Order: sequence, then C-alpha cells, then structure tokens
Amino acid sequence: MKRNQLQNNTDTIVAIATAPGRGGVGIVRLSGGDLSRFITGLLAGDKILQPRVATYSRFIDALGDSIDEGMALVFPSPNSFTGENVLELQGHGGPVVMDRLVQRCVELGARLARPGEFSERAFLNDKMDLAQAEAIADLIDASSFEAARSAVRSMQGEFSKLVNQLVENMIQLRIYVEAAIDFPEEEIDFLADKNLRDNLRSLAAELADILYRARQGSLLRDGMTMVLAGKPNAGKSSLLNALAGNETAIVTAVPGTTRDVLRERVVVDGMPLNIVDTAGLRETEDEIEQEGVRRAWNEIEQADVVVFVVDIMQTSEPVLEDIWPEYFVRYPAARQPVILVLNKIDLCDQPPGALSNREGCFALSAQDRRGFAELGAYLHRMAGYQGQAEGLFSARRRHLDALIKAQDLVVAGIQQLELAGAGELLAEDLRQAQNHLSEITGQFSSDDLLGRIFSSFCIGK
Ligand SMILES: Nc1nc2c(ncn2[C@@H]2O[C@H](COP(=O)(O)OP(=O)(O)OP(=O)(O)O)[C@@H](O)[C@H]2O)c(=O)[nH]1
Ligand SMILES: [Mg+2]
Repeated sequence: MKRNQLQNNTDTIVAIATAPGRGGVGIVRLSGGDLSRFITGLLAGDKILQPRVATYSRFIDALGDSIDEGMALVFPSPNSFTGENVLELQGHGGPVVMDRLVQRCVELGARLARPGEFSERAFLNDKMDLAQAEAIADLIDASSFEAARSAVRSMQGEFSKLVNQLVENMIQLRIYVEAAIDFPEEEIDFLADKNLRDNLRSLAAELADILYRARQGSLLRDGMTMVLAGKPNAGKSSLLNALAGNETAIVTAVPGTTRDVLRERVVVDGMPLNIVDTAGLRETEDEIEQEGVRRAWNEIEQADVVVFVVDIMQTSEPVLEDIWPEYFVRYPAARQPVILVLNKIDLCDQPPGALSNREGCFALSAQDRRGFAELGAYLHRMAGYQGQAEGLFSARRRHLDALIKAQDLVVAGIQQLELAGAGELLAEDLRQAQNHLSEITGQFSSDDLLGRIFSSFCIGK
C-alpha cells in the first residue's frame, strides 16, 4: 500500500459536503488534480483565488448563466483536508442548487465521490491515520455528548498515540529477542534476563489498560446488544416497551404474538443499549412462527448479553440450566452472559430486585416497572460502564478485535518463554501482535479493509 506520497495526479472528485436537504448554506467540495479549469469554468469573471481566502463570486453554468452566488475557497496541496488541491463552493443550501453545482463540476471533468473518499484520500496522503479517520465518522454519528467527546479525543490522535507507543515498545522488545536468536554466540542469555520478562509483563499490562479504555469507548459508541428471549407470553415485548418508553412491540395475551425480530436503541442511565425482542421459543406447527423462532436463535447467538424472561407464576426454581436447557445444549462451551428475569411480580409477593442467592437473576414487573433500577445497575456493572468520558477515546469493534488478538499473542509469547524457553516462538508471537496493532492505525492494512471502512462513511466526507 502506498502512503507518504502525495497523490496529486489523481482524478478530481466532487460531492456535496453539507447534509442533504435545505439549509442556509450548502457546500460543494472538489478534491484532486489541477482545479484551475473548475475555477475558470464555474466562477464568473476571471477570478483569482488566494489560498484559503474566501472570494465572493457568481457560480455559472456552461452558458454563463448564474446557478447561484457565494464563496469560493481554494486550499492548495498539501495544506488541505485531503492533502490534495481542494476547492470549496459555498452556496445556498437548496438541493436543486447543490445538484446543479455538482452537475456543472461533472461537466467540467470531475467524478462523483464515493462514500468516504475524501477521508480515504486524507489517509492515503498521510493527513491522518485510520483510527483518526474513523473517529471523524464517529464524531459525525455520535448520539450522545460523551460519545462526541471521546470521538474528538480519538480524532485528535489520543488513541493512535497510545497504540503507536505500544508498537514502539513492542519493536524494542522484538529487536532484543531477535538479536538474541540471531547471535547466540553473543551469549545474551535473554531467556534468563529478568528485564525481558518485566518488559513483556508491562507490555501486557499496557495492552490491558488500552483495551479496557477502548472497550469503554466502544460501549459509548455502539452500546451492548441485549437480546430478550423466552417462552411465549413471558413478557419480552412488554419489557422492551417499558425500557424503550414507547409501544414499539405488540403485546397481547395470545402466546406467539411476536414473530419478527424487533430492534430498539435505548439509553439506560446514559448507557446506550441495543435491545432486540424476539419470538417466544417453542415447538410450533405455524410456519411463520417457526421462522420467528429460527430468527430468535440467530439473534441469541449474536448477542452481547441475553436476557431470558420467564413468568414468575410459571416458575418454581429460578435455575437457568433447568428452565432453559436448550440453550446449554446448543452452546455447550463459550456463551455470552445470560440474565434471568422473573417477570410479573405484581401478581405475587416477590420483592423486586436481585435475588440474593442467585447471581444474575432479577425479579421485576414489566407492567409497573418495579425492579428496573436494579437490572439497569447490573447491566452497567456488567458492561464495565463508568458513565464518564474522561480519558476515553472512541473505539470500534475492529479496534477491540485487534487489541484482543495482540493481547492473546503477548500472553502466549510470555508463556512460550517461561514454560518452554522458546525464544523463536516468542519472537513470532510478538511479530504478529505488532501487525494486529498496526492494523488499528492503518500502518499495516489490506485494501479490502480500507474499502470496508471508508465505504461506511457518508458521501462528501
Ligand atoms: N401482570 C403482568 N402482566 C404482564 C407483565 N408483563 C407482561 N404481561 C402480560 O403478559 C402477556 C404477554 O406479554 P408479552 O409482552 O406480549 O409477552 P411476550 O413474551 O412478548 O410474548 P410472545 O411475543 O408471544 O413471545 C400480555 O397479556 C401482557 O400484558 C407484567 O409485568 N405483569
Ligand atoms: Mg412478544
């Protein structure tokens, strides 16, 4: 992959940079290549644009008729967002006006930008790294004050700085380990070197710290996915409605009411949560319901946390293994956390809240909302959510995966060293761990990964 070389010989891309719809001002942005034909072709009179100075002008079509009038701004390479020559036309923010300006740019030889293409070019021209580019998209998409604050920190390079520092430490260790392997006659008995072990351990600790903070940041951004599962009529849809504060799901006394998967994004005491309501799990002849049950299992499999809802009146002993054996049959090993909710306590004398003798078991009423605070607090604790963005940075699932892989490798490497004295294996683990970390900032990344990341951005960004 080519970086560090300004790609000013690229074609010119154009897009509306402002949000679609009507607004006081709308901006059309061009980037790449020689922009002089756009300046002469679009601006009335022979306008000479000073770099980064707003110049008032009429914007004209091929016949010289006015499309609009406004400000033109040129940012010569390399001092622009993309690092290329950039021209901005700030006109009136009407969709027709904006479209005509874009059309005129296309007539003059520009090509419509793909989603995220401006950011992609900024990345390729070393204006920012991958984590920073992603943070811009996260800032634009931020749904809460905290999420926006942590996105800004990532955008300004806080996250990247930590990752780069980690990579740097890893390189130092690798140099040492590989030198010891390559020059055994030097008699650096590196396996016995206490310094090496200490350094490896502190590397693992640093990784764990960054991972913790990245997890928090990713929670702020995405929230956990919590799937409501259970037998028909347990009150899953009622619980969804109560948590969401609206009547999203149909609730009836008929078992098998819900067939489709319903999704609702809610904020529980500042923590975003993606709740998924599913069809009641049961054997059924009904074809539609069968499909609903199949989809329910699908969602259960992908959940960060599963809430298994039961009707307390139908339940004698709240032991998950007995109440929901199918789950343990399907997933004998690695499972996500499951919370057991005993619903409808308004019908009996069970007090609301956590059951003292059972971890992760809560009594509540979806009808009168008793017991909700305890469940909410438990979810917060489970997610490790601190509720404050101090020292956090926005992070994505992709970043977490890379950090986790790097951590696993470092831990494995330490074991190779301590148990087997295997220096070569340690060296290989460290090499791979470094590659995973470098994926975060994009120093080491495939075109495929870049394509996936930037195509999820909005057009004009
Ligand atoms: N008394 C009482 N009734 C409840 C409570 N929660 C739900 N119900 C009732 O239980 C019945 C089923 O509720 P739903 O929310 O539709 O149950 P569900 O689990 O989504 O059912 P399916 O969609 O059929 O799987 C309805 O009649 C609700 O009014 C509760 O906390 N207390
Ligand atoms: Mg339902």
